[in-house]
Amino acid sequence: DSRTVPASVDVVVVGAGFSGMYLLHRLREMNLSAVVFEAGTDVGGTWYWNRYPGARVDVESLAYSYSFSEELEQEYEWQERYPTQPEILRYAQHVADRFDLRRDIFFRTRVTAAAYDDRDETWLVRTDHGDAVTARFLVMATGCLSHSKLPEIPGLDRFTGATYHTAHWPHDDVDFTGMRVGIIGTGSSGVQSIPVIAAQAAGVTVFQRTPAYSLPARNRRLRPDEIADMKANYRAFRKAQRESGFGVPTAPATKSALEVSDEERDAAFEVAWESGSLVNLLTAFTDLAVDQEANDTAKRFIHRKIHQIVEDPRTAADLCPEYPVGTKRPCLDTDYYETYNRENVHLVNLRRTPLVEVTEKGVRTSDKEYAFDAIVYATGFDAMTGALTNVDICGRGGVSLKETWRAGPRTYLGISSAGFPNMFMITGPGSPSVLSNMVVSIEQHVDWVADAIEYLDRHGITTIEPVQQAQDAWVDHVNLISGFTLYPKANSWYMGANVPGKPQVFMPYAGGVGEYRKKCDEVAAHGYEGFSLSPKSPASPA
Ligand code: NA7
Repeated sequence: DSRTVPASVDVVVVGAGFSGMYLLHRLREMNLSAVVFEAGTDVGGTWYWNRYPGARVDVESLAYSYSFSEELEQEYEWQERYPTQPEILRYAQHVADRFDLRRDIFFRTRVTAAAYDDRDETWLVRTDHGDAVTARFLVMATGCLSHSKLPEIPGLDRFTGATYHTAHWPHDDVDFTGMRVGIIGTGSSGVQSIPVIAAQAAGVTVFQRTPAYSLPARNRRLRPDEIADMKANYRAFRKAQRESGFGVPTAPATKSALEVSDEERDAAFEVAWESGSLVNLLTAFTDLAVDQEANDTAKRFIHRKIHQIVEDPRTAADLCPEYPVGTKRPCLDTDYYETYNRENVHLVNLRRTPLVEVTEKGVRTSDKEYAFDAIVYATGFDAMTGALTNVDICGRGGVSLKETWRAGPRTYLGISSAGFPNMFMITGPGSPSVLSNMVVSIEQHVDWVADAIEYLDRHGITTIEPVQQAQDAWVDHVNLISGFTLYPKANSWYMGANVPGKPQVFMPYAGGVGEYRKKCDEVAAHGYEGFSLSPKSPASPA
């Protein structure tokens, strides 16, 4: 790369996933100078890194796509209902080409530190290549599930076979033919990759700490007529997405799961199960997310399905989760439960026999050692905060973000945090983000941030920062809403429960993307209510 990083820009954007790409486009349209730093060698973020076999999105392609360009919507041809990682990455690359984005993106470059200068009211951003860029605004477009984690057991580097993490999969195909493979973790990445790896490998042993609720995806190629329909109706569809709960339009439920007969309830769950849509399951009744007894009916339905599919009763029982449906991220799969009927697949329930260590040969649990040729870690992420707190971010007065968030993240609207002027987060903690169709949430945040910057420039304002009371009220509001739901009943990464020592607070806003958007729009319409806006300080140079 022969380009030099500019010394000073209006905006530094960290990350060239769906957020950073669209933000760069918006900033250019506003004639602002911007530079994007990206650790990977190309655009795509999540879809650049997570190349494991079977990786797919679980929101339908026609909905999991940008809405900002009607030309893009019309010209792009999605192939599958739930596209594979390569197909989504191709889409991201197409967008980068079409809007000439790579020109302002520095790849293979990781932002290591960002410090706010109180006097100059600018950010100084540093990279692992020794670059130092000054910017008026810093936007962390770093993703919610991007800082991966490994199991916290000894011996990880003792193993002499091949090791993989689903979120750092090699770019070349991995061939498991003839191999004995151990797979640790049964979240979405495990659930998607296990059937594909099992079809290739000589043997697969799955180490499960917590089972997932998974629905068959019923994936298929899209029909030309449904693509044409969507293309003809995109504007109305986008509007419905933005006003919905999960960023996916659905007919609202009208009945409690407890007011209908067993037959009617099972019929409704059956429709959701057959539909291959998680949102259809979660919204089949009005009270699944808030009432334990109602949720238990969904749980029993899925347990029954698992027992019908999985032949060995003990394996089936081990695959049945106990926490309420939807309180950990549910999964969409292709042949997940069926895979446990294969002779070459074996499930180890870590609740009975916990992981002890990784050895030279493989994995040791409390009762025995398993020998493998390869180990796959599908062990997830330090979600929502990991990518933010692992950059050395220092705000006003040199105060560190990591320290400030020691007892859990505190934001106003999930977009910014008191003490960190002119720093924005795309889909940060306190926003719906991971509880929604990500692309919908990303576009909303990017638009809000770009509009805010435009407003500040138009009004001669140099700094924007949440007022402490407004932030406290937002944090209370986010907690209040999750308190009405069953979400806090599960040990999920929504709660920080998967990372030892991480504070246990429910991080996303659970009130739905439609309600959330209304609140963000109101804040902007009222002159950025809850933010303190300051004109250029007399101390700063002209
Ligand atoms: P997830 O959903 O966080 O899944 C990680 C899995 O790994 C999960 O089953 C964990 O069990 C398990 N895990 C994590 N640490 C350990 C240790 N130390 N020992 C044993 N098992 C462990 O990550 P994914 O990559 O699958 O999916 C992330 C998101 O991507 C997904 O939700 C969708 O939004 C798309 P646990 O449940 O913590 O007991």
